[in-house]
Amino acid sequence: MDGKIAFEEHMSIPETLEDAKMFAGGSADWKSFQEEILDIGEIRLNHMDENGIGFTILSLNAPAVQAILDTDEAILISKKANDHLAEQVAKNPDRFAGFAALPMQDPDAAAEELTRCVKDFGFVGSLVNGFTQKDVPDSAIYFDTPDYSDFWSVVEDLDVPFYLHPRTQIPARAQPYEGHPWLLSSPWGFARETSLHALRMCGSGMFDKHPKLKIVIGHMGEHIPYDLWRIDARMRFSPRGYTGKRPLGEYFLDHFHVTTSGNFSDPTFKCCLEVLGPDRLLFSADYPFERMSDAAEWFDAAPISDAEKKQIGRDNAIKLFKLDLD
Ligand code: GRE
Ligand code: ZN
Repeated sequence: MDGKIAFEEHMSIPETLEDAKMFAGGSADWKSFQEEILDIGEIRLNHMDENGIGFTILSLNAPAVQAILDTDEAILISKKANDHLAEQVAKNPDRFAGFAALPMQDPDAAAEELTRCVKDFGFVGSLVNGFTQKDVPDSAIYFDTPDYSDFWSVVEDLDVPFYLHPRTQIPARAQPYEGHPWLLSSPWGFARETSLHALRMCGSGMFDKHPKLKIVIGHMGEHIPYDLWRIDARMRFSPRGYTGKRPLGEYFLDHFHVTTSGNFSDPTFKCCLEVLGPDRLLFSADYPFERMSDAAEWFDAAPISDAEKKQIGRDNAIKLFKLDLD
């Protein structure tokens, strides 16, 4: 399918590049990986052209800003990444758009930076890499907490989606993974951490307070669609402090969109489609952590109708991000 739109697609600036290194494989791979993630031009456009991806919304790699302990530095690096991205996107506005990186260490500064990026640069949302650290390494602040209420009001007023992207749990809190470092990141820990954060949001009341919020998660829903029925089923018997006005699953289905990033599995896709419906499911690749060709070849052959393919591969993204595309 031509004209696919992808939007969990990452770029780096030199200051955040090292965060991506452990995921890039051996040293030869690292060289080409660096070239790919730093490029917002020819290399990326060639991959897009070869794989029928017409348009890409770019975001900073993980964990980057969310792992910076010093708030002033987090603000500075966010601005630097966003300025750079805006400059590059402006060279190819018919192929690229941007998501803002946000210094969530300071909710007011994050709201201010998002506003700047949307108003001055035409960014179409933000992508944040999970909980934020702040001040000390052993810290993990989740965004369902009351300190973020004003931030969410600004997101809601700007009417732009918020992409909740995975990060690795910090060492001080990773005891259950001891002896099994392979479990910590993308094979399992990313989904465990991101799904926990998403479910906290659903159970926090933030969607009653901010009914227009749109959250996006990747990797075919970070395991949640598979378990959504059971979560609500068990909470009937064991609510344990759940204060939501509605069953948790309703908040998830009303406020979350899910992408195919990095999860190119027919059975998982079918489950997501059944649970979420075709309006809430959207194509993405997760380049350069994934190959665009793996994402595109799988999606182009996925067991759905051409009409659904166009909806999930393109039209849903145009609508969600109000893209000026046909
Ligand atoms: C991602 O951005 O989703 C990602 C990483 C690192 C490894 C794997 C992965 O940032 O999917
Ligand atoms: Zn990603």
